[in-house]
Amino acid sequence: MRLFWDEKQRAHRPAQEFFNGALHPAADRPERVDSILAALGGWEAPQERGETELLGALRAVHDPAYLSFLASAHAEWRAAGREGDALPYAFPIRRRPQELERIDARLGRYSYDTCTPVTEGTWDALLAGAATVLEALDAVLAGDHAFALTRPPGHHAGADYMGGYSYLNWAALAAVASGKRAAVLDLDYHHGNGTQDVLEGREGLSFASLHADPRTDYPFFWGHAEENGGNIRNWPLPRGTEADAYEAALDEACAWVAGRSPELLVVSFGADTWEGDPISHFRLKTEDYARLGQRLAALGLPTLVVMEGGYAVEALGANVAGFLSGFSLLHLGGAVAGSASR
Ligand code: OKP
Ligand code: ZN
Repeated sequence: MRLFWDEKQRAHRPAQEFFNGALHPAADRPERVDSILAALGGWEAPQERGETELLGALRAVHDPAYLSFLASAHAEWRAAGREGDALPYAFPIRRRPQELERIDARLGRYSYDTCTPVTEGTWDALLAGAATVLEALDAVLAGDHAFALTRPPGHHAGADYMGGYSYLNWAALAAVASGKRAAVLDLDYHHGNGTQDVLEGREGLSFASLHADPRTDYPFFWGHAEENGGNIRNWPLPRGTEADAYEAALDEACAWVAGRSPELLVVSFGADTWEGDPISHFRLKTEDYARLGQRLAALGLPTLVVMEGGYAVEALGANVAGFLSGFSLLHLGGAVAGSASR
C-alpha cells in the first residue's frame, strides 16, 4: 500500500460554515491531516504536474466553466470588495437564468449549500489534490494499492457544483481517468451525491454507497433507498448504526460491486462513521475499521482509497490506519515505511 500526500493541500483554510441558522467554525480544518500523517509512515509526495495536465484530466469529470469559476472565485470575491472567504448565500431555483456575471450569482450557480467557502488558497490546494489522486492512480495501475490523502473531501462535488466541503470529485476523477471498468464504493457517513451524479449512466463505471439515511441527514436530496438501478446502488442506514449492521450492509455492497466485474476499486473512505465524530451519528469503534479494510481486500481488486470526511481530529489517525492496515497488513506506528504491496 503506497501512501500519497501533498502539503500544498493545506492551503485550503475555510474559516466558517453556515448551517442551522448560524455560523460555525469550519469542520474541515487543515489540521485534520496531522494525526493521519503521524499514524502512518512512508508518505510520498506526488510529482509536479502542470495546470494544463491537471485541467485536462479534470475536464473528464467537471464542466470547464465550473473549473474556471473555482480558479477565479476568490479573486472575484475580493474584487467585489469582500473580505475573507467567498461563501454562497443565494441560489437559483430551476429554470432561472444561470449565466450571470456577478460573483454572488456565480457562487450560488455553482453550489448547493452554505458550508463550502472558496478561500484564498482553495484553487492551489485543489490542484495539489488532483496531482495526489493522479499519482496514487498511477501507482495502482502499476500494480500496487494506494491511499491518496485528499483534503478537502470530494464526494459531494458534481460536474458543475461544489457543496459539502467538496469542490473537485477525487473518486470520480480516479475512476474516469483510469480508463478501466471501475467501481466506486463510498463509505463516508454522508451520501456521495456528487460521485453518484457524475457516474450515473456512465459506461463501465459503478457507484455503491453506505451512508446515513438522507431523510435525517445531509445531503438530504440524494441517496434515498429508492435511488437504485442501473449502475447505482445505495444503502441508507439509520442514525445509531453499529458495526454489525454496517458490516452486513457492506457485505451486500461488496457482492454487488463484485457482480459489476470491475477491474479497479476506488474507495471513498470517510472516518466520520466513528462513534465520536462531532457532526455524524453512526457508532463504529476504532477497532472495527480493520475489519472493514479486510472485507474490501477480500474483493481482490487493484484498489485506490481516497480520503473523504472524518472530523474527530485526534482520532482520525487511528481510524484511517486501522482501515488501511486491515486492508494490507500495513506496518503501523510511523517508523516503518508503509510499503507492503499486494
Ligand atoms: C462532508 B463529508 C453539519 C452541517 C452539514 C455539511 C456536511 C458535509 C460533510 N451538521 N454540513 O461527507 O464528510
Ligand atoms: Zn461525511
